[in-house]
Amino acid sequence: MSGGGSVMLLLGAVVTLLVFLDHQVIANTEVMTNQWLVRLHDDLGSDAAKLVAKRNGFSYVSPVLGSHREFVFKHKLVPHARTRRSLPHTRLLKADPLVNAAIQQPGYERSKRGYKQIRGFPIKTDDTSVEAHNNNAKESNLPNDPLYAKQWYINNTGQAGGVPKLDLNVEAAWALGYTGKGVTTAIMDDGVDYMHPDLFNNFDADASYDFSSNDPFPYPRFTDDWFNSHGTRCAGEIAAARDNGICGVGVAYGSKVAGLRMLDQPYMTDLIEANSMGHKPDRVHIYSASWGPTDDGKTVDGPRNATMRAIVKGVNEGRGGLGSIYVWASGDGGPDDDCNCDGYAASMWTISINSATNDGQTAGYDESCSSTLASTFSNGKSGYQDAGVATTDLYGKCTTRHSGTSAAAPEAAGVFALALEANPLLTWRDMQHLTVLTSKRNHLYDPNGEHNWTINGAGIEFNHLFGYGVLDAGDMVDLAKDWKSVPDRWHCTAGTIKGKYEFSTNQSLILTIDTDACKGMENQVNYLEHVQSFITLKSTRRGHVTLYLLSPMNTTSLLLSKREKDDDATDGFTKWPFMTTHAWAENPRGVWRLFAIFDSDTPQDGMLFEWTLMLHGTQKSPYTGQKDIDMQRHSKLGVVKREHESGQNFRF
Ligand SMILES: *[C@@H]1O[C@H](CO)[C@@H](O)[C@H](O)[C@H]1NC(C)=O
Ligand SMILES: *[C@@H]1O[C@H](CO)[C@@H](O)[C@H](O)[C@H]1NC(C)=O
Ligand SMILES: *[C@@H]1O[C@H](CO)[C@@H](O)[C@H](O)[C@H]1NC(C)=O
Ligand SMILES: *[C@@H]1O[C@H](CO)[C@@H](O)[C@H](O)[C@H]1NC(C)=O
Ligand SMILES: *[C@@H]1O[C@H](CO)[C@@H](O)[C@H](O)[C@H]1NC(C)=O
Ligand SMILES: [Ca+2]
Ligand SMILES: [Ca+2]
Repeated sequence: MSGGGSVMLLLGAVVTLLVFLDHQVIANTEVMTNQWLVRLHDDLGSDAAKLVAKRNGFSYVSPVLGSHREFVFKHKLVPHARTRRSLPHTRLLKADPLVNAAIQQPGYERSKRGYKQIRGFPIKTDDTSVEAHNNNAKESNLPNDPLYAKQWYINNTGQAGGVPKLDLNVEAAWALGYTGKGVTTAIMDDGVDYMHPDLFNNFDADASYDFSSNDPFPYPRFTDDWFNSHGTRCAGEIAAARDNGICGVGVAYGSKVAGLRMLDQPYMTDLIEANSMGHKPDRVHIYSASWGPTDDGKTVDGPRNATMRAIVKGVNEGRGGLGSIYVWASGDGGPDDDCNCDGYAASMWTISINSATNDGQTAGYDESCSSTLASTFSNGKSGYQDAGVATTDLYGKCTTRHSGTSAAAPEAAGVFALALEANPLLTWRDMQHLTVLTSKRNHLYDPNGEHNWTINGAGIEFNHLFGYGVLDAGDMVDLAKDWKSVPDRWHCTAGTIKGKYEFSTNQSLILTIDTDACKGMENQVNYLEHVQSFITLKSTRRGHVTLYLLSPMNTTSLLLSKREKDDDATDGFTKWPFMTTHAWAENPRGVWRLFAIFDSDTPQDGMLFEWTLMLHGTQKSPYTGQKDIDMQRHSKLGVVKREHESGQNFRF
């Protein structure tokens, strides 16, 4: 999709990030697993790898990302998690003449978003509102599924104190005939109950795998508290069957879901994550993830080496080169966390989704950041017990209480499945452009008045909490149908500032980079997509540092908000890629300003060592030549154009 030069630069950016992450791994490692990454001297293939495993007493697990050189080995006699490396085992492998490198894999925490210990209930329910709905369904064309009336995120009629019409506008897409046919979404989670009668027919067994126990059957492991219900609940939101009288209806009920069981083990490893995110990239279209680094408000962590390679490979080569779609839950750390400190959610290659309640606010657990692209729904208003997300639950049951940004990401995956049916040739970037253009403000707002809706320099309305707004499936499929793939993507390093720049509670820091956005060069950028600020800093209290980025067109992105619990005084940030989507489609030429400001009641000081500004986007306008009528009708650009005739809005 991009020219040779741009790919080089893209990889360049990744390498910068990896240097940092590997450093972090060593700094934070407390646990070693029984898994090894084994690299052979050459592309010797899996037979050679199996031989090496056997003669050294290891068991062969799989290649890494389909490689003929890198493999995953396990050692049965090494416990799954111990505090020290098993040097003798590593030495043994390294001494093998076919082996170039052997690296024991550290284990780390990855947690599910929005997990609550509430069991599902049987399919039959005597709820009167459900009965009323069922009678109604017979006369209309509405689904007859018992929980459909409770799926306010699909059709919000004011259930559970919600605001009517604040929903995903899914029925408009269904009315056009789109139900997600031919599209598979992989749920990277704790397994999927594929025997569930509401999922059985929409389960894609061939695209599924169990990375926690290395077999093809990603069935959830039983525990008394139903801890492993997360993946099954997410699956139902996307592909629960319609008109079968069971539970509710998936957003893309004609699509398929695959299960990639990978969350259910004591510790995550880079290799399990990588192989999950790179699983059958020509078979899986969308990967949905509702997990990430611990949401404790003080973790700064992201994809490691192999996982980062898996994501880059996915967007460049997945779906026959159109790019895998990675959908990510923005996180459940609440206002005390910032999802720009979560390297998965903040990645340019994932579409990060926040959640809104049925009356248009963020939920208490939502965390926000400038890399969030859009929102879907999680809970009802607080106080309404039954206002969660209705979906399938373990062992053939249903639930109305799925919640968290966990619940939000799969809804987005469902909407993207509808868009992919409408136009299977959409690239991973087309999907982001369509999201930006058709997501809506609707009734979303910040009751605290802190994060108001703002129109960026290209005339597109965004909000720090909700990204570009709530997904609108009807408008999205309509615009997707005749969408022409956006022009090639280029990567321009706008500038790097290195030195020792002090700031304190008494004295904030402002740095500026004046850029021509690589004008006259092959990688010139005229229309922005993502903007990254790679920042290295240390401070007496990392959680009290806030960072703002002001674009040449005067759009402010809050790159880092206050994280009260983050008391780090030693690590700081090292080349951490803070990302913003808020300058989307703006012209990047001019002066960019970075503000480092302490938000603290106690005296703090800090030192900023580096700021590298990376611009990503196109040379040609991404929206010229799209069907003008569709653009006016279905995207926000048309609306904004009318409302701000004289302004700085986007020109076709
Ligand atoms: C990441 O892995 C690749 C392939 O194994 C290796 O060449 C590279 O050096 C690694 N990068 C880092 C920063 O360790
Ligand atoms: C949504 O629900 C209302 C009330 O039950 C119903 O009249 C309507 O047909 C449903 N569908 C749409 C597209 O609004
Ligand atoms: C947001 O808008 C409200 C209402 O207009 C206003 O009171 C508030 O000061 C605004 N907040 C900011 C941060 O500008
Ligand atoms: C940005 O704001 C400054 C100060 O208010 C103003 O001088 C400048 O013209 C604005 N730039 C744009 C592109 O609107
Ligand atoms: C801030 O200024 C006050 C008063 O001048 C001074 O006592 C304090 O040390 C300063 N704090 C820092 C972190 O520089
Ligand atoms: Ca159903
Ligand atoms: Ca988080």
